[in-house]
Amino acid sequence: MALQAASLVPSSVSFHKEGKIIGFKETSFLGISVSDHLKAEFHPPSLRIKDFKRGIIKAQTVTASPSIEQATSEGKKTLRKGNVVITGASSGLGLATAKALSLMGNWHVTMACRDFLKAERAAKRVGMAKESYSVMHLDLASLDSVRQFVDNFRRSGKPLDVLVCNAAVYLPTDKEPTFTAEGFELSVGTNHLGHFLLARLLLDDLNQSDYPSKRLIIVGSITGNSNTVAGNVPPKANLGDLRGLAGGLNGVNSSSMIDGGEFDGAKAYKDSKVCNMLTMQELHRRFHEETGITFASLYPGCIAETGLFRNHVALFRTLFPPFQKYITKGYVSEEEAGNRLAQVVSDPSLTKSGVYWSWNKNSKSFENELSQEASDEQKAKKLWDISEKLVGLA
Ligand code: LMG
Ligand code: NDP
Ligand code: PMR
Repeated sequence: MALQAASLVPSSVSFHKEGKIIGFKETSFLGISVSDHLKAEFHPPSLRIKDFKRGIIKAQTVTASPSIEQATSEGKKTLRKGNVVITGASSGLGLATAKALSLMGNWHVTMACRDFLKAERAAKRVGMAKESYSVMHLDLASLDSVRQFVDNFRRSGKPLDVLVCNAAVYLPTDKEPTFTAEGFELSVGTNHLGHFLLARLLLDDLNQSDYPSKRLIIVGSITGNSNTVAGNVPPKANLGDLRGLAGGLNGVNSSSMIDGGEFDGAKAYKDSKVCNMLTMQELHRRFHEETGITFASLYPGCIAETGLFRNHVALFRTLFPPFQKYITKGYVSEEEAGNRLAQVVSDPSLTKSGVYWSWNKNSKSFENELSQEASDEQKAKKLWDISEKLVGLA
């Protein structure tokens, strides 16, 4: 099933709709390994559930969570609404997912957004029922804001059943790095470190939920996976030995890039997606067995018209959607992508943990393979340890 656009790429490469390379003659051209399977076996975690008890992960403010079953007027018991937090729900994939879950009727969506008014207007614009959502302020580019969000969420008294780490920034045209409140390069600081702290703090809350299927989802991407054509478009993701991250990513004492190289906004974004996918797997290895929480990542398809490309050149924004629609055929609408992520949040059949989900041309989900780097256990562990230090957890 070679793609129509096969003529766009060297003749030695063929790929199907998800952009997965299925055959290539000159391995030296792309140097891609397609045989790196996601390793799902359990490995002894170094931070385990006992750490919750030791208080390494902060204790939650005690709130009464509503019983899992609520009596209806007829006396029948029904499952209570699920409570899901979605970061970056003010546009694109996050908003479409919030809308899809809101329409299902059995979810309450907390839209965790940096622009309160924008989120509120967006929810109204897409017709989300008033009682189906709340907006809470969260700026992932500030660790204080992340901690404040966690406090505010706990004060709301809602249990946490599903957390979706979706927000991201992409700064492909910046020539110089910009930084978060704590001085981390903005793309990795927001997309990875902000979410890393949020996920770590809220793990305890997820663990306390009595919901039957608790999930922590981190949105990944094909462009961080070098076992695909899309992941081989330069600049390619590469975390190297993480020396820049270990140095604090501040561009002063250390590089602003994870691998210690020169700043490149497009690469920083792709690196951050690799971090997202490694973090999901490390969470799975450390916490799945003991908490039962499902950890998952996904590539929702190429949603070529979202705000993610707001900083790209105008020519790109014009050409990218038709390129993805007619040539790669990787295009997916915001609505369809929202339905896919909503599936990972709520579908009773998608409870497997440690999985990177993708969808085929019939929009059927399947477990996809991650690139060698995006499934490297040693790197995941190292990333975890350095990230803990940077966000003040170690
Ligand atoms: C760069 O911009 C930034 O400069 C850089 O800083 C960095 O941020 C980088 O990746 C991040 O991006 C690149 C950007 C600007 O490139 C594009 O915009 C490419 C967009 C892809 C659009 C392809 C257009 C193809 C024509 C589409 C026509 C659509 C109509 C379909 C109708 C079909 C009807 C049936 O660059 C530009 O803006 C210049 C744009 C020129 C595009 C030329 C692309 C030719 C494509 C050739 C493919 C080559 C294949 C190589 C494959 C290698 C993969 C291993
Ligand atoms: P959008 O730009 O439409 O959405 C990104 C969201 O993140 C916005 O709501 C934005 O808020 C929010 N955000 C950005 N910075 C912060 C911050 N500091 N604090 C809190 N929220 C923030 O892009 P997409 O919907 O495309 O992206 C959503 C996810 O999908 C990302 O993780 C992206 O990597 C992933 N993805 C996207 C693909 C695509 O083709 N578009 C493909 C694969 C993955 P605001 O509205 O205020 O700007
Ligand atoms: Mg890519 C073959 C399939 C395919 C797919 C599914 C994507 C997805 N892209 C593919 C191929 C190509 N892209 C090819 C052959 C080219 C060269 C013309 C190409 C170019 C390209 C650029 C310049 N693509 C891009 C860019 C971006 O700036 C986007 C990016 O890297 O953002 C980080 C991007 C993307 N292509 C995708 C997807 C999903 C993106 C953006 C979103 C993301 O990864 O989160």
